[in-house]
Amino acid sequence: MTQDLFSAHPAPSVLAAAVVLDEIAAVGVTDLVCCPGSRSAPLAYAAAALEAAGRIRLHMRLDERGAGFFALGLAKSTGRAVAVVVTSGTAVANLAPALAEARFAQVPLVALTADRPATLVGTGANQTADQVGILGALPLSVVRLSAMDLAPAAWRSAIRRAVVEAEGRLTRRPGPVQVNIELTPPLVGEPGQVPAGTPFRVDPVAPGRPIPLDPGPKTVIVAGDMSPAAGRWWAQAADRAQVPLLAEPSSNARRGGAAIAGYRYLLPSFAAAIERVVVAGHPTLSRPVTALLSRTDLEIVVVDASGQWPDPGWSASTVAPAVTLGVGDPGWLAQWSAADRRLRERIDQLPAWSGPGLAAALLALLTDDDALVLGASNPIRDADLAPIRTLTPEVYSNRGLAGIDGTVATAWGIAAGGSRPVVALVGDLTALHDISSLARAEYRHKTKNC
Ligand SMILES: Cc1ncc(C[n+]2csc(CCOP(=O)(O)OP(=O)(O)O)c2C)c(N)n1
Repeated sequence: MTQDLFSAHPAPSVLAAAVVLDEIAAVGVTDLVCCPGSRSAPLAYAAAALEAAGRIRLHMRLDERGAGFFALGLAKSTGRAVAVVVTSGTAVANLAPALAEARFAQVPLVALTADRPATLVGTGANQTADQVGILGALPLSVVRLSAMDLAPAAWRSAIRRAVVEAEGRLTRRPGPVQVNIELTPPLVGEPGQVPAGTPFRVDPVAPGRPIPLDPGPKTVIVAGDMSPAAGRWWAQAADRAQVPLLAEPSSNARRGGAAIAGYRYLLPSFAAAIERVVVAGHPTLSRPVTALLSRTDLEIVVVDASGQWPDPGWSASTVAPAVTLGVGDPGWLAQWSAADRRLRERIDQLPAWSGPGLAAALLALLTDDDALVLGASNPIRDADLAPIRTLTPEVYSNRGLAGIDGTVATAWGIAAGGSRPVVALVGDLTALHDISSLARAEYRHKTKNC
């Protein structure tokens, strides 16, 4: 859909700027400081339109260094994030002093830095530097977006993250954030119809006060990679609330009465009935879950307190540091459980020496007293089909970036840090990649003798 929007659009950068500033106002920014420039022209025009509509106060300043400090003062007096628009090149670097002050005084600033397309960096093109990193360690984070991505939802998502992080709405640590926007000519024109954003809120809770979720909507919990303690909490919460729990193995929530073993094969047939998804941890394993988390016709509640909440489909509608779940319709869980039992009969027909067969056999041998390290490629997906068991080991997998490197050493480290026996289930390439880590004990012995 976005593709059609853009292939027909005469000035994607003008539209991107209009969407970005529409979202800036939508998330509650009231003041925008703008410095003149040509690459930033789409943002300047969009800011002028927003001011004309009475949605922001626009402050024009010539010198970016002063503009940064002016924005700092505004943010200090209003207590809200203030946006500063600058053009590409040295203009960005001129924000450094104000961002330094904002970082250490914890003042919310959003630096909207206009940039040239990444393909021009390093070619000697005019006014083109690598702007990601140019402000060093000063911003809390650098959010990157590109007009050429043709994705209004991505642009809105970037602004939401930037403002939430700058204001410390989840972390309670405000500060400066840089949003670097790659823009390509034409830089002036008509934005036309600006596609509307989806609803979005961040619950401003007091620390330790979870948001109660209305038990009404047909809800599923998606649990991705997280610690054993957090996973156990989610399994119990889902069980109490009778909410189907779609839990990846390294969520450590794949246990209890609400866990649905074959969820990734059942999701397509339940997709139309689902009304709300609660996301915990960092889910990455399967395409049906990614598709679910990309839907905009659902309420998607992401439970995360870090400011870096997972939202690869740009569709989170609520972000909250903690939630409580009311008891839902037990019939809803019963439907999932019945479908899961029927699916089990088919999964169990897979050969014992298949990946899922081996993973299930291994899990059947392990108890709460064991720890299991799963290779980040097929082994974790195989374990994701295993039956739900009462006794389950602590499960670990390097799913942060899903590398197959260092898995043997990771397992060693888990064994060294805990008291449980550790079993690792990895593929042959994963084992070979890190086979030298098996020499660890030998190496220590040798250095002792040196
Ligand atoms: C460091 C790193 N290099 C390359 C990859 C790409 N990659 C993903 S899966 C895979 C093959 C893994 O094979 P194996 O360990 O035998 O496991 P399985 O085939 O059972 O998934 C590779 C090379 C990766 N994820 N991480």
